[in-house]
Amino acid sequence: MQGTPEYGGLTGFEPISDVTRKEFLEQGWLLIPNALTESHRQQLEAAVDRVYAEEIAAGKGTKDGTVHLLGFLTRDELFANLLTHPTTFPYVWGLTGWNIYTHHNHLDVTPPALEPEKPYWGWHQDGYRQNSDPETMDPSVPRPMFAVKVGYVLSDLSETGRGATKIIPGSHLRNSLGRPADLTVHNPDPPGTLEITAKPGDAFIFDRRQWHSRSTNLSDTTRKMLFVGYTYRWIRPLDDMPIDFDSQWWANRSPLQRQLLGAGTHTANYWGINWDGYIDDQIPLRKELNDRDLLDRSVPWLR
Ligand SMILES: O=C(O)CCC(=O)C(=O)O
Ligand SMILES: [Fe+2]
Repeated sequence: MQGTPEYGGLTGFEPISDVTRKEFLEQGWLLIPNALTESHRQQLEAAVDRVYAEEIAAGKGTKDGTVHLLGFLTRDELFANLLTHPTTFPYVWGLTGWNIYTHHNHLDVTPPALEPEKPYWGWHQDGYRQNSDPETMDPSVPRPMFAVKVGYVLSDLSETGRGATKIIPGSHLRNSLGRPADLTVHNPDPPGTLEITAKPGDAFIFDRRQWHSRSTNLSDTTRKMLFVGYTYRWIRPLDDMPIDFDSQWWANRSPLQRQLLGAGTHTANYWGINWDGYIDDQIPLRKELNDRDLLDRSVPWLR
């Protein structure tokens, strides 16, 4: 991959430090300040506004104009390039490894709420059955991470009350979260809750086990976010994101981006031909890391 001039020549292969990795492993999330330049953020926001108008025109908004669009990466060139965005990608491969793709990604536009919401309890871990099927019977054993999500903040979330994601740092290592007895009334957030305030152009990355909740946009500014989730190639996709393999959009994707969009027929091997039980060194992300001497036997997912 070429360095990106807009990002001072960064390639996305600048490794995160051991200190940063440790912080993520302990806290289950990291803020990535200034992940987007202002001009890039503006271009992404314009693309979001265009897609939002298309969704509203197709009747896909809620009555207060909220759009939650799954599998949005195919909708713009700029969206696809977020897969390997130079300021966030080092966190993605540094925290998950090379055998990954995007199973799940969403565009969110959340206008100011029309009226106070009915009481709801939004706290969850992502992954649905991943929280049950592979479980041990020992609640002190944290379940596996399996996936991370990068959230790009396009609007100003520097004040609370603007519909930002709420998390409980460190909670990814706990398999359960106490629920209030009565969910028909407004309940306080659990102890340790942090609302992720952030500036336009910031991003954050979180472990899918992190207990988190959406929140109500009580402000007068519309919240605009892009979320890109990454998981292992042996986990099936979550979103319906059909790809037109005859499109210019697909033609423009690098081998690495194609891996991250699910190309490759085998889940531990790229070409899937005559698999002999050894890892295929041509898996694009593995190849990139290997060529740059970034595989690291001390980190299991980078072996
Ligand atoms: O919209 C949000 O703030 C959180 C949505 C969510 O649960 C997620 O991205 O996994
Ligand atoms: Fe979630």
